[in-house]
Amino acid sequence: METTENLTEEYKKLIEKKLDEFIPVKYPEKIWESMRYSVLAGGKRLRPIMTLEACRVLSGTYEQALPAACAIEMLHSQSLIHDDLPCMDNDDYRRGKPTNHKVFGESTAVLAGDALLSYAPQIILQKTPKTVSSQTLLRVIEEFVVAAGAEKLIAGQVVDIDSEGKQISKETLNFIHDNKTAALFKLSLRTGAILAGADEEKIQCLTRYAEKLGLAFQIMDDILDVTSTLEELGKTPGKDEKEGKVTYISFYGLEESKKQVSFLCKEACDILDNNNIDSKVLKSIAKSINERVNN
Ligand code: GRG
Repeated sequence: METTENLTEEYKKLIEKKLDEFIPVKYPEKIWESMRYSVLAGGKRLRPIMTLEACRVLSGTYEQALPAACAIEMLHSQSLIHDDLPCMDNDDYRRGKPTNHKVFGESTAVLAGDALLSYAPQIILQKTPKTVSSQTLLRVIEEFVVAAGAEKLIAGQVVDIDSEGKQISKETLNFIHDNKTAALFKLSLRTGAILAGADEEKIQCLTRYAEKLGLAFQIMDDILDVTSTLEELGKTPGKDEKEGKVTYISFYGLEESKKQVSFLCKEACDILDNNNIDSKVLKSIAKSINERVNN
C-alpha cells in the first residue's frame, strides 16, 4: 500500500523532473539559467504537491494536473526572486543558496521573474493533456492570473511593504497573509480540484482548508524567523524585527502564536474530515506545520 511519505515523495520527484524538462537552457542562455537556478534550487514543493493531491483525491489523474502544478511552482519561485530583490525584502539567501540577483545581477533577476510569470500560463496552455476541456483550461488560467495579480499576491506584497515600521492592525496583518501566502495555497488546491472536474462544494472546502493552512503557515514563518538559524531556514533569520515588521508574535507573543498554529492546523484537518475529503497527504502537510513550531 502507498504510504503518505511515499506518495508525497513520488509527487515531489515527478514535479522536479517536469520542472527540469519544462525549463530547458536555450538562447539567450543567461535568462533560462537564471530561471532554472531559482526554480530548481530545491524547496519543499508544497504548492504543486497540493495541486496533484487535490486532483487525485477528487478522482482526477496526476497527468491532468502536472503542468499546472509546475506552473504554480514557477509563480511561487517568481514571487521569491522578486521578494528577495534589494528594492523589496533585500535578502542574500533563499533555499540555502545565494539569491538570484546575487548570482545573476539585478536586471537578470527581475527579468527571470517576469519570464517565469508569463511562461507559467504558457506551460498550462501548451502542456495540459488535450483530454482537459478548453472551458476547464480557461477557468484554470483565470484562477492563475487573478491569484498572481493586483487583487491577490501583489496586493499582499504592496500592503506588506507599506506596513514596514508602522503599527498596523490585526486586520491589516491578516490581509497581508491572506493575499501573500494563502492566495497561492488556494490557487494550488482549487486548480487541482478544477482539473479533476470537482463540484463547487468540494472546491469551496479546499479553499477553506487553504485559508486555515495559509494562515498557520505564515504564523509558523513568523515564529521560525525568531527561533531558527540561517542553516535551518535557508534564508536570513531575525529580519522581521530588524525591518520593524509587525508579526503575529508582536500581537500575541510566541506561546500564543504556537497555540494558534495548532488550532488552525486542527481546523484545516477537520474541514477535510467533515467533508469526506480523504487525503492523508493534505493532513500530513498540516501536521508538519504544527510539528515544526510545537516540537
Ligand atoms: C506575482 C507579479 C507578482 C509579484 C509577486 C514579490 C511578491 C509579488 C510577493 C511576495 C510573496 C511572498 C514572498 C510570500 C511569502 C510566502 C512564503 C512564506 C514563502 C516561503 O514558502 P516555502 O516555505 O518555500 O514553501 P520553499 O522554498 O519551500 O518553496
